[in-house]
Amino acid sequence: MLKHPISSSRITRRQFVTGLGATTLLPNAARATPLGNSNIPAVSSNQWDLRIQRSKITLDGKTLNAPCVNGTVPGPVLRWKEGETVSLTITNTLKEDTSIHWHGIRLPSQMDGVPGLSFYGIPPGQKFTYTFPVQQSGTYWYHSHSNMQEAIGLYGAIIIDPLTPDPIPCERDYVIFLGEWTDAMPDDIISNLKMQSDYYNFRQRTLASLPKEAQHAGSTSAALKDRLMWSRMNMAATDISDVTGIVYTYTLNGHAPDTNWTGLFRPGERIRLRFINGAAMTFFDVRIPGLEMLVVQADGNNVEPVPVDEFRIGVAETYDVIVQPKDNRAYTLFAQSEDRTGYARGTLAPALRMSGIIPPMDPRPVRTMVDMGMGHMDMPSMSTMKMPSMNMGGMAMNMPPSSPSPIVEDPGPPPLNVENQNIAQAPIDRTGSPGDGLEHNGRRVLTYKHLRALRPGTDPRPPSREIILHLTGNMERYIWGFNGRKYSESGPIRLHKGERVRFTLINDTMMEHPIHLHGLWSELENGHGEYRPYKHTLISQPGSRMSYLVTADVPGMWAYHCHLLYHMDLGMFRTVIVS
Ligand SMILES: [Cu+2]
Repeated sequence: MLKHPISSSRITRRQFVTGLGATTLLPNAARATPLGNSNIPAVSSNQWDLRIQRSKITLDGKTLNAPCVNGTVPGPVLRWKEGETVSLTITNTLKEDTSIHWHGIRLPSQMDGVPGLSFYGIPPGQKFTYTFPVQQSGTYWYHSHSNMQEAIGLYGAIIIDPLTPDPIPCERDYVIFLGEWTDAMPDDIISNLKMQSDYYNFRQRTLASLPKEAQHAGSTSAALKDRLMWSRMNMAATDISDVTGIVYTYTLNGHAPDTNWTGLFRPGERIRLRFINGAAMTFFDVRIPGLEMLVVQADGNNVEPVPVDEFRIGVAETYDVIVQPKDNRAYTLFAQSEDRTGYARGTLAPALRMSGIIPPMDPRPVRTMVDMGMGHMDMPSMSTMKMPSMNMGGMAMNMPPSSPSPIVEDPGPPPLNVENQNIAQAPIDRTGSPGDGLEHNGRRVLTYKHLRALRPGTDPRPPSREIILHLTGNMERYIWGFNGRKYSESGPIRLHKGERVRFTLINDTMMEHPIHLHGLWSELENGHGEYRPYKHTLISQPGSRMSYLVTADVPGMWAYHCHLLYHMDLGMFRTVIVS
């Protein structure tokens, strides 16, 4: 039934990322220390010279002549200080245009680094100097916004020291930069997905998997009925990730799993781990077996500490966690891809060359009717919805009774056409769900409802306008968009400077989309009143409805898009104009 043009020997070689003894061949500078290029500079600096150059880098047997910063993947960790003005000169030695976008950083729009929107890009052989005041603190990252450079290595971490010390001091501080590596070229990946949307998905349901499905569904006939329903919709319940471990090696600080990046500690020390998901297409589920993680920051902003065993990190999100290993042993940093086709791995250990046990991967998630927007099932969010402050989609929960209702701009359900395959009939609030595949797994898993800002928001005004956006797509044709339209077919979203707006996302697709608004904060309405967490990237879960508030306080043209790189490239992109 499935005809895949990739030969079976290639599949076997690449199916999992455990590696075949291939070595990491990072440039000498990066190899000098087992910590790779993830070292945090001892002190912050406000002057940076960064060179974008092609470097031959081999990882897990896959070699790329990758565009990267100062010769390493990821590029150097940039450490800044809140309150200072930074100046970063980028030299482009490539034969093509480049750019650096400072993800999550609040700055004048012409410093945002999106070619065609906020500046002209950096032509070959040219320099460009970004200068802006640093008005925030926390963990962020940078990446190219040109062509597909981000997918092949042009990225790195940013750490901004706060003016006042972090609430919980730590003895150690590590960046944990998650990514993927492949020698398949981004344009080839896109054309493969266009030709066949499940090109990289080898794990469809089969006759062999029927007994397990029957067990899950209660009977064989129920399982068959479920299959029939999916096939009538011309969809697959196994669509989790568009690109998988078949071609990707998942990396941690630039290391493939077999080369095992290691961070050292002395038992009893508190360690801050700054997780950044710099992947182009992969969500990771992160845990450290044997260690509790205290989530203290999301997307650079402090939250009330949440003790968890696991969290999902969407593409472009960041989470800071604190751990305190007591035993004189190695602990595995385990980041399995959402579709369970591979994992990134590293180690926390009292000495080099120690390693902990690598746990087996969990079963992959299977999409359900909830993901189709068909309403409730036995969701944890059902119970959290009984919380007094909660209601559907977060509507009105932060508004005093006297405030006027916002003007709602609702395009209505998107049309069913070649650009859109599905309409969520009954989208639900899923901020109380940790995500598909993580529910009821016996571990304490972070959800968006757990995120409560340490301080109340700076803009107490209720929104005067609500903009409803449907996330839409046609998986079969690999087209993505908002409201059933591609970028090329739609005008900008216009905001007035100073305006307070509610964005409501309805996800009509059966995939997660990490939605990123440049330049402005997105304050998630998750039931905590004025203690909304400030984020720059928000995962919209399949079949969900979610709202957040935005103050349009910086004028300019801003990008607004899904951060799955190939979704952005194929239409899930809008321009937001603040004027
Ligand atoms: Cu997307």
